[in-house]
Amino acid sequence: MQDRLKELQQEALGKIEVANELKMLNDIRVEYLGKKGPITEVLKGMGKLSAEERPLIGAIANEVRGAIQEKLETKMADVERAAIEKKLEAEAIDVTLPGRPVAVGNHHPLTAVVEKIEDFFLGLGFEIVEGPEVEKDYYNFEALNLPKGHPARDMQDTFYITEDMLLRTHTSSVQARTMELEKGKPIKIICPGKVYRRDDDDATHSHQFMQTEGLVIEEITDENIGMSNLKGILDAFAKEMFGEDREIRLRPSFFPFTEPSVEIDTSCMKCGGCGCNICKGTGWIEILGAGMVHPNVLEMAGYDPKKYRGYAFGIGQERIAMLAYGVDDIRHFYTNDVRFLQQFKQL
Ligand code: 2U9
Repeated sequence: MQDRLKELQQEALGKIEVANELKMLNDIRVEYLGKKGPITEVLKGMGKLSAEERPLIGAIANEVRGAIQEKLETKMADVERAAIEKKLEAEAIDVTLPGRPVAVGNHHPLTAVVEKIEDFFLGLGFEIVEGPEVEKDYYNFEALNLPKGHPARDMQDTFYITEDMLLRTHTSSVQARTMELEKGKPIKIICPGKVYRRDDDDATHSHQFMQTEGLVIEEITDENIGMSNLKGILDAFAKEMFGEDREIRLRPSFFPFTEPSVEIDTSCMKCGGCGCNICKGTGWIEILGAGMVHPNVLEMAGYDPKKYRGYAFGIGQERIAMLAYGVDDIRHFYTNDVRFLQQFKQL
């Protein structure tokens, strides 16, 4: 019986040794230690043993059972650990691999330009004022020396909503409103915003575009000298937007709301003034319009033109952006092709 027990132990330990799955180990446990297993069988026959033999065989049977049990447990733990290690290896993360890039957006070029324009004028003490895009005919035209039937209204074909309401054709309407509000007080503002004109869209025209207009109104004194102040500001503006080497020149022009009126050119940012395809060989590029506020405009808003003087300017943001970044079609700003937009990441 003793030999049989030792034999069973050898057999079981051998099977445990080669088993490599939990199920196999469990089957071995049932086979050897279960109720119907050979060890139990042996123990059942103990009744036939003598009183001296019984405790001896009992002790050996327990020893055998314990050895099998212990070996099973160690092997089970080994198998489990191996399974976990295998799983971890399969799921291993290489922390040294470079991460997947996260798509980061960037400012729209027109936003970058408006922010640059705003920063420049804020630095000179201007305030930013905004106003409605759906505007009264009065503020868009009448208050700006463009009475009904004035031929200059044809210059800006307008989206009318009713006879008296329209989509503003320029942000000058915001300046007209500000003058009415401030009546008699000095003003130093810029008005950025969207404007609308009934143009057919092409490479240089858009029915909706963006402007930043500026207006300064001050009491006439011996010190302030009007047009030269305007010239100084716009000279600094051209240098800020297009580089320190830029110069400006003023050409006489006409706007109903300013007198005298000028158009301002900057020396070509591509060729520096020698003449190229961008400046069409002239060395100069038009960047904005400006002038001294027309006395009629001052009067209509309640300013005495003998005591107050004003100068104003109008900047087309798309035009500035096109020149600054070499964009050849205004429609690129609105079609939102990411291949176009992503080129402005550095702004
Ligand atoms: C008030 C008085 C005067 C605003 C001005 C311009 C000249 C001008 C254009 C630039 C390109 C419009 O976007 S554009 O097509 N603007 O040339 N604008 S003076 O003058 C004002 C405005 C308000 C009360």
